[in-house]
Amino acid sequence: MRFDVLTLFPDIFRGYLGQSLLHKAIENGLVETALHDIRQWSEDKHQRVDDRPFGGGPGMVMQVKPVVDCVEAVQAIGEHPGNLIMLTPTGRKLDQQLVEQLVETPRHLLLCGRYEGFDQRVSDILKPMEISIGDFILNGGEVGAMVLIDSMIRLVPGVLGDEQSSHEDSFSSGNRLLEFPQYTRPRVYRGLEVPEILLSGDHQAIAKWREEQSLKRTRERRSDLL
Ligand code: JCE
Repeated sequence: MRFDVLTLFPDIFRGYLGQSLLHKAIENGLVETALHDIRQWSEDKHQRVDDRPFGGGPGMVMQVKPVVDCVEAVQAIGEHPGNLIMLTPTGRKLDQQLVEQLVETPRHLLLCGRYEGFDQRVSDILKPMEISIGDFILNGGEVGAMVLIDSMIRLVPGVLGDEQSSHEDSFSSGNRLLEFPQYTRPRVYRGLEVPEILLSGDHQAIAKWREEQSLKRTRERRSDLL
């Protein structure tokens, strides 16, 4: 899986991409990433990529030319242009079903904006897939791009230590329930004990208890999922 990230702030990604799980996946050739600084496609002598909105209003808007030039240059790298994704608060809301669909494609270009967003003609010309990570406003697309990368790579075979884990996650296909509570050592902490059944060694009883806990939690916290 390859990600090309187009951003005015490539440095934001460096810490995240160096994180252990992802770093190992990159070293093992399972994931490939490339950062592209949109500002390098500005032809302005001051390297500007934003301008005031026509019609007035607060803030600035990302200009169409440097963004389109940057995307087209990155698409020209490699034989397959890849799936262009634009992070935006007005896009399709991200969920696990969409993540599962996206991992079927081997290359994604993640276009991150800043300011008050993009000139509409960026979308009109490039026809990207527009994705929102939730109903709240971020300061730019970068955090959303990291959310996308993070949710996708855990579905790439070999990236997670344990292949089983991601299939049992809440929201994955065939699981509409929240996760059951987990415990590890010590058996008692501040008087709070680990449920007896988890120490019983009775795997059938444990599976049944976990199923019940998942249902109870989902009913109490996320009845919309039932
Ligand atoms: C972004 C901004 C529009 C005012 C580029 C916000 C995605 N789920 C999401 N929430 N926020 C975003 C997002 C993505 C890209 C950009 N802004 C800020 N956008 C109106 C401010 C700029």
